[in-house]
Amino acid sequence: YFYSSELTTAEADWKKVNYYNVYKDIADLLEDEDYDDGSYGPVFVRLAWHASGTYSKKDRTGGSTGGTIRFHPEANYGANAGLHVARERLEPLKKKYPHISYADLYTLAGVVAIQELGGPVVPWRPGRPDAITAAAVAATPDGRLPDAAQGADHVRDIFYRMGFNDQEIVALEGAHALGRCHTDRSGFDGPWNASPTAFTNFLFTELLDNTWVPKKWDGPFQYVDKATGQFMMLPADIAFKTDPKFRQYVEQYAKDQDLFFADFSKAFVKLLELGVQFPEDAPVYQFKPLE
Ligand code: HIF
Repeated sequence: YFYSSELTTAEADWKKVNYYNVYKDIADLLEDEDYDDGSYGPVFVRLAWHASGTYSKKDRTGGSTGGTIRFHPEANYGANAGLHVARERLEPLKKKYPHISYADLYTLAGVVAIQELGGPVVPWRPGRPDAITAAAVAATPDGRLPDAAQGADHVRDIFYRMGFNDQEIVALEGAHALGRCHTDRSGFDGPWNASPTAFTNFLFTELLDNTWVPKKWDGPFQYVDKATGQFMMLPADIAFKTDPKFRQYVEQYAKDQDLFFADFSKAFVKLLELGVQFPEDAPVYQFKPLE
């Protein structure tokens, strides 16, 4: 997807935005009975994470700064397939609030989605600058986001590069309670559990409680639950059950939803702030969920 010049405007001025109003307007965009399971929340979370998860602590490149995920080539990397759906849903808010940066809008959308779908409060700061054109920034290299076909070693390589430890990685993994895989995006198919629009610790409980068997189909190798065949796990998800170090945290979070919520919130804040140099006077918002 090549974006036209209308998506490359840079009039961002973080001080001129009322983020409470933006929060409310993003929340109003979540529900749509014609889309997926009735909510754009999960794909907003995926957009926020893919915008941020390109960070490398070695050379301090990548991350949400610049809003570079809206530009070719990053927008077209295989790992980002389908995220134009989320960006297009949010685009009217960039028109309504021209001073918000795309980088702030995309990360805030993930926060709103997590909170409004019943997850923890995720403190959020504004002030990420936007790159004006793709040429103005070094393109974020491809291959920095995880490959779902791989296992624990790969997951560690990817998240250690961002600066996360095992406990934080497992806490983040809980977000796969949300949403589903799409055959026309990643090639994989199905939701992880029966309530894909509720933020819960079900990723962990489902992982432990079900027997996961290879799905019999022509698509990429993935797992389904043996009992119903309705729910799925990626090979990378199964690694959280089979890897002993990951599994000890999976067991804790399956038993203790409050602990999971607290640890998830901290890890997700860290994710959305990777590589960002915030203005010194940028306040941290702790938005109250609307309902
Ligand atoms: Fe995902 N993830 N993710 N992910 N992800 C998909 C969908 C979502 C990985 C692969 C996939 C995280 C880590 C990893 C969400 C949020 C997070 C899909 C399906 C794949 C293949 C895309 C599609 O077909 O639409 C891998 C390999 C990860 C490393 C383990 C994070 C922790 C769980 C960081 C995270 O927050 C969300 C939400 C979705 C659902 C999107 C939707 O459109 O419903």
